Amino acid sequence: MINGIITKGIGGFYYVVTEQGDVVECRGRGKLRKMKIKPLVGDRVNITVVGSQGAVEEILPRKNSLIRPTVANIDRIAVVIAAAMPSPDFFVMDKLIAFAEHRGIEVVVCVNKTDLASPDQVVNVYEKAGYRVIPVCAVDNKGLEPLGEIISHGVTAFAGNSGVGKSSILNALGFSLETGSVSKTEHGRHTTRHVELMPFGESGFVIDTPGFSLIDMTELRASEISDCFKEFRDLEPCEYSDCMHIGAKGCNVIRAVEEGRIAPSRYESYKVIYNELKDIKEWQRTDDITN
Ligand SMILES: Nc1nc2c(ncn2[C@@H]2O[C@H](COP(=O)(O)OP(=O)(O)OP(=O)(O)O)[C@@H](O)[C@H]2O)c(=O)[nH]1
Ligand SMILES: [Mg+2]
Ligand SMILES: [Zn+2]
Repeated sequence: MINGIITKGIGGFYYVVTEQGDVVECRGRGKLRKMKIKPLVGDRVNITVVGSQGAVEEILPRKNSLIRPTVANIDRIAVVIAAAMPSPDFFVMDKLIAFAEHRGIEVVVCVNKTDLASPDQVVNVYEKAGYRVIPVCAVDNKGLEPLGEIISHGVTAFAGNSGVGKSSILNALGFSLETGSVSKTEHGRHTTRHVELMPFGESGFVIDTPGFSLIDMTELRASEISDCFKEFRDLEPCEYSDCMHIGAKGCNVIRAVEEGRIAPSRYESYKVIYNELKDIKEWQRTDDITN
């Protein structure tokens, strides 16, 4: 059997890139359907090949899987924000980052459109939180080298609001993806639609996700969110062990915000997500998909 990775799925066919770098068009075996296992883009698989036609025989255990887009085995999320046009949406950023933290997926922050405004504010907020932040300019091809280095290993999904320039950044790195005008995307039309793993660099793959996706926060419990804020985790425990960091005495998160060690926007996002989730009942929560 040959080991490979599913890079796209169209009309019942799966396109598998093998370890040797060949692309094989595969069908899924009936036994997978019987076991109700649907191969996903990103799946590591074992295939057999007869002539030019392959068959997916086995799906190796998934390290994670996401619903929107439906993709498995993400190593890293490149969270993209624009310095301007659209103006930075810190809440969406923080939601995406919290989601990634919850799934144990590495995060790299990318600030695009540095030709339009200074990236400093965004850089400060996320460096303070402990993330690697890379300012880039897709139109002028600036700052892309460190990003290219990071994504040349593992599977990286690009995520962020529509119009921030995810596809443009990938184009600046050598792809030819469709990009949209901000005015078009403002009406809620996403330029990027299908999911595909695109080979990049030595052993990397990238995924261009459409608009703001990837996340369904209802898989999180309110009590789990503070652990999804990296800089909260590093603080000394609060006075009360069940402190939710929303006004209790002896709260070290609130103290850190007051002392400027945590960015106010990060704390605001935390509170909004907490309030959104605190009333969700167990039965309303979505479960992690496993197939
Ligand atoms: N000024 C400036 N404009 C940019 C830059 N990068 C992208 N744009 C423009 O921003 C618009 C949106 O870019 P896209 O790459 O389509 O954005 P996207 O994030 O892929 O959007 P969706 O696919 O809808 O999620 C396009 O008009 C790009 O030309 C940049 O660095 N500077
Ligand atoms: Mg796009
Ligand atoms: Zn607290």
